[in-house]
Amino acid sequence: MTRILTIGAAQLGPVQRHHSRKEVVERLVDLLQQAAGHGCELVVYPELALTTFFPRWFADDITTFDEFYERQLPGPDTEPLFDEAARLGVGFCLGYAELTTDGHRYNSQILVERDGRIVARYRKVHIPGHEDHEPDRPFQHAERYYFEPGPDEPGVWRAFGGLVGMMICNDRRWPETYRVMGLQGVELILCGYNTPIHYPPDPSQDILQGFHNGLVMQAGAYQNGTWVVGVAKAGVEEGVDALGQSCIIAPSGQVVAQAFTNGDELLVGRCDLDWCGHYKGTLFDFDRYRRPELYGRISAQRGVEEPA
Ligand code: CDT
Repeated sequence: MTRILTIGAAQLGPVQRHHSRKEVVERLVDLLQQAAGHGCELVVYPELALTTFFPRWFADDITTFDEFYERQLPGPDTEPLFDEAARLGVGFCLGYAELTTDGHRYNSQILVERDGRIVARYRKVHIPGHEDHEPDRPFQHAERYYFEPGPDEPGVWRAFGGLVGMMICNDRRWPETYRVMGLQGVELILCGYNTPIHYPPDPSQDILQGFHNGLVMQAGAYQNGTWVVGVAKAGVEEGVDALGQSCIIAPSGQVVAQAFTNGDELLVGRCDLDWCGHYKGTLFDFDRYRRPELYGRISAQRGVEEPA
């Protein structure tokens, strides 16, 4: 028996600052219903899906943007999404800004099973951008001001008949993220992202945003024998153009579905989780071929130490 999971990658177009949670949740529910119509059992939404990408603005008082954080999930505005998903028997993965009762702020993602149970919550580990206001930039990327790094390793959970892991946006650029999950046998990695096309520290990378997006996720999928689903919040949001190109990637590293718009768009992939075995059991048989005794630097060392 094969383990085929039909997955919907629910790309979002821009969410402007004046868009209410209610309006955004209506868009999420619309994509969910489309996905159910295509037989999807799992729908993946982007990073910070419920609001505009507010770290593009710097506020001296960090509480200025508290309206963009969720204090509980489901909450009054998000309840319709949870209710409709449970009614349809479709699970989902949702990125959001989390404000805990004891005042911690995380860039988080939850995984909800088909019966409405919250299976897991992941807090973004690699927080990009800057801590302080940088007035020379055309827009800010102050994630390091608004979010603490997640304290836990990228986890893997038994869900949807397989081993499911999560990562968020910048995490996808780091091979360690995939490997930590690969070492837990991950078969499906879910990733939401908001990636501005313009990268002020080095604009030569702007034209390569799409290439790098595919490069890292395809490599991570192949080298760990896992499916990867990457989902964007795309298009021009508050004047900042963000990458689309949401995609579903097979354990071979091949892209099996890709968004062709920068708006709300559903991609559907029939993901055979058993296909992971083709890679995990051969070329990337970790137990047989890895040499962890030689990789100590990877966990012992943070920055570069050049030889004398
Ligand atoms: N959201 C997020 O992590 N975005 C980053 C942008 C580049 S760093 C300023 C990314 O890695 O796509």
